Amino acid sequence: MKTYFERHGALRVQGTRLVDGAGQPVQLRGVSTLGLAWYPEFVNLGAFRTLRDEWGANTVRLAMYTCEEGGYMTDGDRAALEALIDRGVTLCEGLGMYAIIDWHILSDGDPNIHADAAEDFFRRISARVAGRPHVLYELCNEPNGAAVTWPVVKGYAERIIPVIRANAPEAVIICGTPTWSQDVDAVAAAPLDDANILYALHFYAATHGDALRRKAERALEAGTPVFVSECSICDASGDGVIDYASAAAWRELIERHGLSYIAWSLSNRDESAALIRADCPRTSDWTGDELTETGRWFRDMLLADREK
Ligand code: IDC
Repeated sequence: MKTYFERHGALRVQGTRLVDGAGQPVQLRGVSTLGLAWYPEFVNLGAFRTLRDEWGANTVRLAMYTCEEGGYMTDGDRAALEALIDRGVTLCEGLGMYAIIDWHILSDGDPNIHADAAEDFFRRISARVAGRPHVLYELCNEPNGAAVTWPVVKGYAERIIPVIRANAPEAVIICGTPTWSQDVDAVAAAPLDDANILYALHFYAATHGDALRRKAERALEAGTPVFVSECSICDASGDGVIDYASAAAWRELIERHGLSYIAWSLSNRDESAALIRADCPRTSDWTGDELTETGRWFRDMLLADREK
């Protein structure tokens, strides 16, 4: 059977949708690593193959924190982090999956704080992976803070996009949005001047309900392409109880609009969002029993979407 990448190849944005070269709508579906510095062992062939073959995933997001412990801008080993990204990109390529390179800002709420380093990072990484159309770029995970409005985020994106475009003129880019990538409805008034951009919408179902779903609907109605580049069904701390009713409503919205979605996170950390149970030492070939409730929920969703 052909891989999802073999079937669709290079992607682009058309209207609010991600489409392939023939203009056919595609839906990227997969999982995100937790911080690459924290769980590097999950970036392995068996893990990604299990996600592809047993879960139906077609995409892996490689999350590189900037300012948390072990981050690119703090005490992280930059060469080791970049090597992990290279490895993840190459594994995805071999498996016919898409890869998202995520500059994972979080406590550094304003992406402009480290824009010089981000420029340098994206310049080098896009040069290294140039010509590999399975790679997508995520400019800034979750801008946040009262002063970090859409124009502020947009200013940052306008610095980084040309740097990537110099090496990857056609690549698909995902841009974070204010309020931890929730304010997708702020974009339509002043979108980025680039054809191949989608805007990140992140949700944690036990925290984010109807109000955020309405924001998503408003953004789509206004013509803004939306990509759910991170989500889970617990609360926004990554822990706490799962809200299955809200999760079902999110799933319905995703399917109705054919949105791409990525589940947080590929790890066995002792928290609700982890997809693998904390007492499971395996880094691939997990049985159903070795998955958390969240893991099983996303595997079911991905498997149901697999043949699309
Ligand atoms: C969380 C991790 C947790 C880690 C924390 C660091 O799940 O293990 O200790 O980051 O601050 C996001 C962020 C994502 C968060 C996640 C859950 O993008 O980095 O991961 N979350 O809090 N946005 C909303 C929720």
